[in-house]
Amino acid sequence: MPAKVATIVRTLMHCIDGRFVPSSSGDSLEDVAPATGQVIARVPRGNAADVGLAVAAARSALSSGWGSASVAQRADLLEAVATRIEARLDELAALEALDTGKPVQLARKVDIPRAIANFRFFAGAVRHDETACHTMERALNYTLRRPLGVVGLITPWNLPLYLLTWKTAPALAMGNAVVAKPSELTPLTANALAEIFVEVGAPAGVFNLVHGLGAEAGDALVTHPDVAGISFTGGTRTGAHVATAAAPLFKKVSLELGGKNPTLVFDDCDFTAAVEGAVRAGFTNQGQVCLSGSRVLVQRGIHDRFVAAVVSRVQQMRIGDPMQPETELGALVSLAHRDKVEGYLRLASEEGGKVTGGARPQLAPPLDRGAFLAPAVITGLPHTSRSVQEEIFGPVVSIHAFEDENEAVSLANAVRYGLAASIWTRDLTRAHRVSARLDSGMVWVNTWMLRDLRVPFGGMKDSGVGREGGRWSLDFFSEVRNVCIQLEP
Ligand code: NAD
Ligand code: 6OD
Repeated sequence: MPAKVATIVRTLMHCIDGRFVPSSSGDSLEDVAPATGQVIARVPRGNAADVGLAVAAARSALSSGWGSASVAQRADLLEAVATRIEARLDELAALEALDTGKPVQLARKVDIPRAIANFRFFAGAVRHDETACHTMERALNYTLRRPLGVVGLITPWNLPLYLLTWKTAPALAMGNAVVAKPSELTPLTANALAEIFVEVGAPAGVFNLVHGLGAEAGDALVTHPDVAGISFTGGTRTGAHVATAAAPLFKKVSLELGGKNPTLVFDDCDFTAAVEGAVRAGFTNQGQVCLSGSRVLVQRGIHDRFVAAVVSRVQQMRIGDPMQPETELGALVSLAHRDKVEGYLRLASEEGGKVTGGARPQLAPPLDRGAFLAPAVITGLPHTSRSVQEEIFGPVVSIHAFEDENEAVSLANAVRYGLAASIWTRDLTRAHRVSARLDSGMVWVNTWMLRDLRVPFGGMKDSGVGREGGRWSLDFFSEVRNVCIQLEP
């Protein structure tokens, strides 16, 4: 671990108008490392007054130049931020692992490289963006993109820098000014991102950061009259609250919410690849990914062999210190979240399921105070049970047998969520057919979470409203204006 990341207790501040400032109330929250229970930071408890200052700084940045910055100026800023994140990669990966409990190797290979890619990708996207032209017989229409103005970005704890940058980059690319409210559970890399904006000389007020609780700072951001758009990623219940609060103010709102995603395994699959894929989809980041394949549907003929192979693979997973490079499973985000996941394991037993795994591992101090949980595989549950219907967001998968394609599709669609699915089969005709029938914003075939930043990302049903990625992000973070010119009377 880089020396700078060792367990010192940091005092974080908001970043408003390019300056680091304490909360106007003087109140703070404790940030705890989930792997050890140690307090690692004191975080300002932002309130409506802090949000008001941040929004005012963002407005002022827009009117003092950023609102009319050229495409090249915006893209150059994004490139500069990407380069600086790259220079701090090891430190940021260690901060992310410390704050979330995730394996540092995962942060080093996925979270932080993706943050870099988000800035580089949207720098390129805005440079190459095209707008439409519709010609009429004696008139011409063309479209202009204008920034929304001040946008609020609210993000969760599972992929902190990855998701914050996935919103910040397109928002700035389109010429907006940002007020970000990261999860109170994982504020460290958001704080580092604010430092980076200052280090690269971003105009003051273009990127503002307000820490704090969702019901306080988050709600104040959603309901602030000068915030034109809210991009929210988080739980479905919170998303409903955000949508309700924003609706009477006619804000643009993007909602990326929860999932209970099916992994459909047909008996003609590449068995070894499907087992590995199902385990990766189920347990990456301790199962705390909105895209996690938490319901594994397996064709009857290979079901028992598949369950045995998954259980055997899962029992070999190395669980422990997130900072060790060989660790595959780190800690859950908090003790409270582990309690919630354990509650679902008890519920699954009560509902008739057989739970394999899911105990607290015995680890040496200081990890014995961490939120660790061994991965769990549940079989024998009716599909209607709550533990199959509700998002658990932990290292837990349930496995269910199906007879044929129709039953597979009907089980896959039999939840309120509709975010992502993966299909494992060698029959590509079937893969096309099933993909078209799934209630899902995204489908992977013979893979999982393979990402191309140009494609639409998002869910249907209780998994959200709207899409992010490529031109969908550019669309969300801009107002499109049509100009119609009559050429001849
Ligand atoms: P959460 O809904 O509890 O919190 C998300 C963010 O919303 C946090 O910053 C929180 O402080 C804020 N918030 C809470 N109450 C608020 C309010 N009343 N007004 C405004 N903001 C408020 O979610 P979480 O526990 O941090 O994250 C886990 C959830 O996020 C899971 O359900 C997961 O599936 C979902 N998620 C979805 C995606 C996606 O792309 N679809 C990605 C990651 C996580
Ligand atoms: O890959 C992405 O772009 C994305 N938004 C991933 C979200 C994962 C949820 O936990």
